[in-house]
Amino acid sequence: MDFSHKAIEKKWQKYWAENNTYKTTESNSKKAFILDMFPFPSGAGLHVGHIKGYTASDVFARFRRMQGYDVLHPIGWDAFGLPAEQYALKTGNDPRDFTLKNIDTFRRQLKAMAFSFDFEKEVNTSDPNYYKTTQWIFQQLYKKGLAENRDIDVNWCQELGTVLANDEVIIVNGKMVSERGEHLVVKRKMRQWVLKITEYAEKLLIGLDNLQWPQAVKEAQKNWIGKSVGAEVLFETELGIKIPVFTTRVDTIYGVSYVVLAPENELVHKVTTPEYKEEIEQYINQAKMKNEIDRKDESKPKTGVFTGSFVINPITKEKAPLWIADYVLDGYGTGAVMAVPAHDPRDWEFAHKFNLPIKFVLKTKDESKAFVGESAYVNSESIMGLNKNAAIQKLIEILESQNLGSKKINYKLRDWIFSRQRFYGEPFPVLYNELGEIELVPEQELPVTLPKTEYIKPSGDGRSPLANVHDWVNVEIAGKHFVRDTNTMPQTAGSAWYFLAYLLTNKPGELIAINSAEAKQRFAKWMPVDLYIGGQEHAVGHLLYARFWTHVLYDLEIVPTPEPFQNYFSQGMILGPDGRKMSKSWGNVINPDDVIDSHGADTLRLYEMFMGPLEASLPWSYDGLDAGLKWLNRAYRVVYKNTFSLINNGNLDFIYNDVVKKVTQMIEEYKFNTAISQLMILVNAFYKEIPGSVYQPYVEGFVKMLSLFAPHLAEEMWRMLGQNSTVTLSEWPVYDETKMIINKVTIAFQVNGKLRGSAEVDLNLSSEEILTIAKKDANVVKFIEGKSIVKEIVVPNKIINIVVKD
Ligand code: ANZ
Repeated sequence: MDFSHKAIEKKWQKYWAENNTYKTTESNSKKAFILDMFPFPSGAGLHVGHIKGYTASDVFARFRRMQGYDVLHPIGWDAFGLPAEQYALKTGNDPRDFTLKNIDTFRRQLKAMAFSFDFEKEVNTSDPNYYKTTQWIFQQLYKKGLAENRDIDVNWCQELGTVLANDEVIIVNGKMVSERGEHLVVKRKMRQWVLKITEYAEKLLIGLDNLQWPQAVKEAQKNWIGKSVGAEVLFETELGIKIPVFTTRVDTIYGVSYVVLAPENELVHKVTTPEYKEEIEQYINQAKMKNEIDRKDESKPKTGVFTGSFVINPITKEKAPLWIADYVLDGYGTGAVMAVPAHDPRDWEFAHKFNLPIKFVLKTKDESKAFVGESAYVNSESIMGLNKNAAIQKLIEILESQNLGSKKINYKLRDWIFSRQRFYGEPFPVLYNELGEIELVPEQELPVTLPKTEYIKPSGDGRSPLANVHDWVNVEIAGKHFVRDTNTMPQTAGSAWYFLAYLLTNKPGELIAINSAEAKQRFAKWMPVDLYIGGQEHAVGHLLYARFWTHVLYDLEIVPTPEPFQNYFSQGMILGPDGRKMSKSWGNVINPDDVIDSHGADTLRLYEMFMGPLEASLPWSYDGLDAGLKWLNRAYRVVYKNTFSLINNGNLDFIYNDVVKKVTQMIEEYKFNTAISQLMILVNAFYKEIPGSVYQPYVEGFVKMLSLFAPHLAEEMWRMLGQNSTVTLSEWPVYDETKMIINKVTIAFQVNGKLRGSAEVDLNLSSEEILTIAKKDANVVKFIEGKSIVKEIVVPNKIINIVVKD
């Protein structure tokens, strides 16, 4: 007899909804905040990849609930953003209507998967009641001096008509393109809002230490922050213009043969002598065309131009020529370097090309290439005999005493470019008065809502479409005229604090103030997030922005912990059956609705958890899906029309307790595939028993464990066992260590080294006892009868070997 997923799924979903089974409880001392990366509600609906992460977090939420924790397991919608707007532009829809329609589809699909979300806590970043707080947080950042409107080099995407943050830009065939749609991106100077995440660089770096995150993700954040300890050193031109350089190797200062400025460095015009002016101008214009990636590319030939000026080395007092070259980047350090060709490969190449001197200051056997590393100093008067750290220390002291340098720490992290010239995002809660000065929109007037308008298309001239909505842009307050900011915030704004929004929500769309006393209590109870599951593609973008905002909110005494996500697990992808990433263009996308229809939600959940380790990216397999359904039916038949014993005959003691213990540990470690293997072992053991003899509490324990993966079927089986309240809120099975002591062993019987039989016997029998049993085994008898026994070898609890001769 097979179960019918169509018959049971709707029935139990209805039951759980009517009984509010997944409601967040607030009655226990232990809590678990289990968070998913909320989806962007695209027109395509839920993806099987979403389902992988959401099932994993759901398994864990169900586990903690059964262990008696208060569980908060919420979901919401990352609803603003480019894709919704682009779709709206293409189809002529209002992105808001389109988003709401998609949300309905997503919600239906999530419910069909029996994810145990508390839908009362649902949030939507594009809801004015939600973005009121996004705007409020922005105002706090502004008040703290962490939000600034300034002219900066930005990544400009003409096709999308907007600037993009660094993590929204990728390199394809050596070109910068937008992550969404792969449209060309170029550098351009524009007036933009930036958030000074760089001021939190050190805190964001140190904060990583105590997080239980995958090492690879921590590394990615570390590299993105890119801390570099060095020195800032002043080289002065003969006319007294100070050129600060940033170096991590001040100990090589005796080997400096020239100094280089980035072409964009503001000092270039001051130091260029009239006869080099034209050449320099030309070079600057060329450099503008190149992107940062090309400029950093070590394999590209070096280019540069002499400025006509010379600088004085602050230690050796020697004269060195001052150049500009595009291998020096403007946005990093001081946009100027002291070049040491003997010990830096880039400088080596440059010096060779332009015939500049090369002076070794570190001992090396091979002077045919730059020597990078540590060895004894040569030609370096004040640091001879010192090691690298001591040499650096000493030189910094000398430079400091002459006001010519100091220790300096630099970060690769750039400030977060925070404005987009798009329609579908949060408006900035600021006004400009007639002098162009910024004033915050009074708090009681938040939210500043997006106007209803038909002008949602980017103008292409760098201005947001909102600039065309004149009656929205122009504001009169007490007889004074103001204009609004027409940019909108990036999609990463709403997702930088949504986990906190769940705690502010009383019912969907109704949020309490983030700085209220009530909010403080709720944050104290629930933060930080105990488990966050999501894709690795957010390793530096979202995860870093969310950490930054939480650090700031912590400094504002709004939240109790600076780090929002204590545990983070990055799930692998589900690839198409062809092993490629699922994509419309490959035609290899699996639609979860179809699978739910054909195999059922439980099978889909079980299959995705059983595919392999959660972190692995693995291809979809229909065979695997079929096998999942087959096993669920096998599990179902354990219970279907069977009766169980209320007296324990002890036969399953070891295996049952062992499985409960292992499953408990494995779930704790997110090893869901091996936990399912354990359940399979237990089912096999049930089948080996005589019908009716299986101890009922062991079957109940099994059904409880099964409910994490296959909640509908487990609920059905639970009721068949005579239960009348939901398995979801039953207690997690406990195991009994005393029943797990092994007291039987299987001994192999060999005759002349060949296996001839075996038997399960009591542990620690004597050699005589075992030999007596072996010699009664019919097959062993066959091989020793009529022969003389030469030798009997006994390995206790394992094996015996009888050696015979004719
Ligand atoms: C002299 C020197 C000698 C250097 C040597 C290296 C080796 P990280 O570790 O990435 O921070 N540098 C500084 N500012 C730069 C810029 N704006 N564009 C390109 N290169 C820049 O790298 C710091 C090193 O990169 C600095 O130390 C500087 O070169 C270069 F044997 O100074 B070094």
